[in-house]
Amino acid sequence: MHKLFAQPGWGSALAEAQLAWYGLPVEIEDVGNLFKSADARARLAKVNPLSQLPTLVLPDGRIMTESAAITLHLADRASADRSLVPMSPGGERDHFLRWLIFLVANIYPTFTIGDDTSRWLAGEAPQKELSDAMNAYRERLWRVVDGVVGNGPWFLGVRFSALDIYITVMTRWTPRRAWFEANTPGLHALALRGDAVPELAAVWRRNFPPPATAAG
Ligand SMILES: N[C@@H](CCC(=O)N[C@@H](CS)C(=O)NCC(=O)O)C(=O)O
Repeated sequence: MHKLFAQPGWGSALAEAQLAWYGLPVEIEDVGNLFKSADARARLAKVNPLSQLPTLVLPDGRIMTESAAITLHLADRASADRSLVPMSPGGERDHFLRWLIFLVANIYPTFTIGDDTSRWLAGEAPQKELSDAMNAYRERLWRVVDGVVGNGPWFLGVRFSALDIYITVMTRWTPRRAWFEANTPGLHALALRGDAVPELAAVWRRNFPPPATAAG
């Protein structure tokens, strides 16, 4: 069985959703807030030197980190008709690889740098400046991605892929869905379709529970 180090709503949701899609049983250990809990970081550092999520322990005990590596690893073991990665060499796979790596190499680092700028700079003003710069750059990157999303229903057209899981999860993060709705309608529509995938409903509920409504 796989074991996933996780935290609801964090990058582990990328792996959790793919494991659910493939019907792979998984033990989930929520580690806590890595930016607030030294204990959470220390616990994760034993298996991932960067203390990052997702961190996946494979059934044979080996450790996989890096969400794109996890995505390709799981697809290698999936049946062709269920695969979240186009496996045949050609245009669809090339397009998939380009944008998968774009997401993890360009957009994901804006969170790594911007989530807690006190890791890199002293002083509130420089920290805020860096955070603002990361937010602005991220928005620019998302507009680039929006420019390549067609009419769907999915990133690759008719084929549902791991890119749709990334978009569905990452559009929950800053600048969040209202910004995507106003500025990148293609990505927003895709994310809403991703929210509605029945096989992923339980994962989305666990990671992005609807806000509690006031009683009475
Ligand atoms: N390149 C990594 C990035 C993972 C990442 O930055 N995860 C965030 C959570 S969403 C994290 O663990 N941040 C803690 C940190 O950077 O110290 C991947 O694609 O898996």
